[in-house]
Amino acid sequence: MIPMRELMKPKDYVVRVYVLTGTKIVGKDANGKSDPYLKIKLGKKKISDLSGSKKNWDKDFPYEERYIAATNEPEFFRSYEMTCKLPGASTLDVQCWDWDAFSFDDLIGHTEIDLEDRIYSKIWKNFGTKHQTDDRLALKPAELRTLWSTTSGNPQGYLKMWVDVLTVEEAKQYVCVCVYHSLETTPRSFKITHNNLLKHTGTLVSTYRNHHPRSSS
Ligand SMILES: [Ca+2]
Repeated sequence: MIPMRELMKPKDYVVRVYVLTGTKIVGKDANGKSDPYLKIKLGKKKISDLSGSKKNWDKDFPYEERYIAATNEPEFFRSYEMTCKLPGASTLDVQCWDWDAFSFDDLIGHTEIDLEDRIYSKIWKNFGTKHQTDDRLALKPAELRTLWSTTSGNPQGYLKMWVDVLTVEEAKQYVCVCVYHSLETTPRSFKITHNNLLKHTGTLVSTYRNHHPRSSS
């Protein structure tokens, strides 16, 4: 048995958030659609798809592609990485925003995940361990997370996503994975980003597939 004192001593973790798609995202614009993009918050740390100085942005991932124009079914295929100490500020807040050209962007809705509930849960820890290999950490199940807003009692849409919480040692061993998902049989091109940098382009060909793991930035 691990002594309680040892258990409660804050430890460093690496949190990787993979957002695949959004579905039934409410329309914030007059056309009934939104222009969705994501912001991730954990404690005092924040990552926004639109963050950073425009002139420093990767040329391959221009401003216009950081939000997904006019849709209720955005295909994000984006991943985000943050570090944190647990126990500590453990509420991961994933927000979906509507980009607007001429007014302030609107928060469509958000979902909160308590990371301590995950790492101290035996059930969650054991998920996917059968499929762990030297290249890939145990696969955690993709979740359909409901987006909530303070202005409505109804869901504002859903995000299909999953979260990996790794120790620093695990994060060194297992790099961020590149995932994509085919919603239709016709191959289409896609882009995958990680922490606002374009990491991979390719063609959608099959359902859920782990691509070659890539090093995280
Ligand atoms: Ca808009």
